[in-house]
Amino acid sequence: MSYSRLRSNADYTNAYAQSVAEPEAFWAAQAERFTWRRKWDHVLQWDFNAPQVEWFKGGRLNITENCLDRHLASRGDKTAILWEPNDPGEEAQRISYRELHARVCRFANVLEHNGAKKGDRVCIYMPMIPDLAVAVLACARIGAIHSVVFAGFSAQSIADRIQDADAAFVITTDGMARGAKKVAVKAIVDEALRTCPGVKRVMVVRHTGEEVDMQAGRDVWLHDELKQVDADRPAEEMASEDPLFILYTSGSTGKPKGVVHTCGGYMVYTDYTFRNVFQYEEQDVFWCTADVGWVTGHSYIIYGPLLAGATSLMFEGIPTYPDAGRFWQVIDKHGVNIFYTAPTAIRSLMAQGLDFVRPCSLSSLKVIGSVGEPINEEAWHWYKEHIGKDRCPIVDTWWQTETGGILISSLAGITDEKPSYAAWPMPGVQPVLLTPEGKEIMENEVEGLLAIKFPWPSIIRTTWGDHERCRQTYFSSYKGYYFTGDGARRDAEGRYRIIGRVDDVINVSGHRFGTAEIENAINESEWVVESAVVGYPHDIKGQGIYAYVIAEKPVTDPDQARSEILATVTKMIGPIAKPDKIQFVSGLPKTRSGKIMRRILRKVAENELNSLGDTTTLLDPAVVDEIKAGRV
Ligand code: 7RM
Repeated sequence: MSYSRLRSNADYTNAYAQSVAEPEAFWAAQAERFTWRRKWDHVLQWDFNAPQVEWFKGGRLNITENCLDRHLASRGDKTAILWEPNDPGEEAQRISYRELHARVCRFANVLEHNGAKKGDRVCIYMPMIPDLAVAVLACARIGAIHSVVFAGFSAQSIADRIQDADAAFVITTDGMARGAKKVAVKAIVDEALRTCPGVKRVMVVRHTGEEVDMQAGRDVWLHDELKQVDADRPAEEMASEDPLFILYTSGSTGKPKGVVHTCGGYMVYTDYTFRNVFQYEEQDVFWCTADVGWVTGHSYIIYGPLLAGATSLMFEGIPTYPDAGRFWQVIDKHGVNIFYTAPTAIRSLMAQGLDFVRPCSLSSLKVIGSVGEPINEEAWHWYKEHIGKDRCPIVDTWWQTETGGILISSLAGITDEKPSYAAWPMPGVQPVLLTPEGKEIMENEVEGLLAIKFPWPSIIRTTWGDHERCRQTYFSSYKGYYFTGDGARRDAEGRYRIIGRVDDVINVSGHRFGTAEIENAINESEWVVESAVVGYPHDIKGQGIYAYVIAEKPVTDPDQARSEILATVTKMIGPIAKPDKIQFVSGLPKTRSGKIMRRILRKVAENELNSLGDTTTLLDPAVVDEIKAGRV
């Protein structure tokens, strides 16, 4: 049974049943849609204990051939990327499939001309401009492994990621514009590269036109390089399980992990979920507001939409520039049909009032979506009524960097929706709820730890350079399952509601940070003895960051001390990881074995001072009273 799109609830039910009964037949049928240089020998081989998961083994392909070349005959003149600049006065750009193909080929030749080849890692640090998509696809074209680093991350974060992946190539721009702010992107890269002697070549895209330092022998301008190369570059033939990209993501330990996705399975799954979740139709304009620096941008700005032959809108700016109506203005301007954004954006625009929404018609919208964190009911209803005008289905899509694509979501207008529920597993996805002891909970109307018991095509394959870490993090807590780190509830009919992380990960505006990662940054200040970071509910961001800090000496100027900490976190990670609240304390609540009792710190941050639980086992129970009294 091969659907181009599931069109009814019965289609979904049938597809789901088949995907569980005969997963290999199910995914093989989906994979038939693509151009393969060679068909696979095995659809799936797997062992979650290793872990080892291989999809379409023996198959040979190139994902860009499927994103670009495959569409040229029928969609050559269709707009592939519709770019909306930061400045609304500047003209939008429409890049056709034919033109995108040509630009990717040329860029691929530049990469090769500069020594990059299959398997090499290329770090991409760029604003949301078409060249970013071109750079990503150019890497995939030659089989180089891209590692996109979000352009809001600090020089230190870039350096960490370049070193971890041992990337010898960097692609960046001179500068970038975000709202009214200008950022000297190349200067940040230069700073990062002071500790990255392994970088042989930096390719710089001229974007803002500002002055930059070019290091002779290392840095080249893309526009100069482009003059020296051919317009064609056949796609490199890749094995299904060759790595396609690395994307760093935070976990409960201090150091972000390089999540690795591979070519074949990722291709099949991002295309399948894009078409079905959003109920994409040929003429639709699709807009995902994420940054390509996050997995959402990889899968639903670049790969998913282009694989489906869609028009993908890419926006350089921010939701509040020049005013808080920008999203709605852009929807009207380009006739956006499918709009996919994050709860934090919805909540912050909701807080601006309806004056920014009213002047816009939003009549082109058919489907609206949400991703990145739980969407609270209030925001869900506001989105439904004021943006979807009560006629657009909402898809609340739950997934992770590690899952590559959407795992739980309703299908727009096809399967039912319920506020604050991501709802239904995608075909091929077998979620379970576990007790803390690892027992599967079979009933409905229950809560548990969310795990997945069977592989789907875009599951994480490894963490770069450290397979054991991948095993430890995702496959060792509960034998035989992929563990998500999220808690969830299943309702009476079987819909899933994601409650949030059960590990030491904080989700700030849909961005993941490990508490340990932020603590490490705070501890960089030499006068900081120790710190403990927890999340707390935040009206706009979903979760805010609350830091408890022990200083060497009593803090005489807390404002000065706080700004020093904020500066350090900005330097080590980036401004998005700055704590919202900092409390100076003389000690932390620790057990006799020295373990910080985060539960107590969380309760204080949440202002739940009367439900701290048992504190008698603490090394020094008195410290709790001090912490309660000093709450900020
Ligand atoms: C796509 C993405 C993953 C974490 C995940 C959850 C949370 C994401 C939803 C959600 C509730 C959702 N990748 N999360 N989507 N929680 N409802 N629809 O965000 O790797 O950056 O984050 O985000 O906790 O584990 S991510």
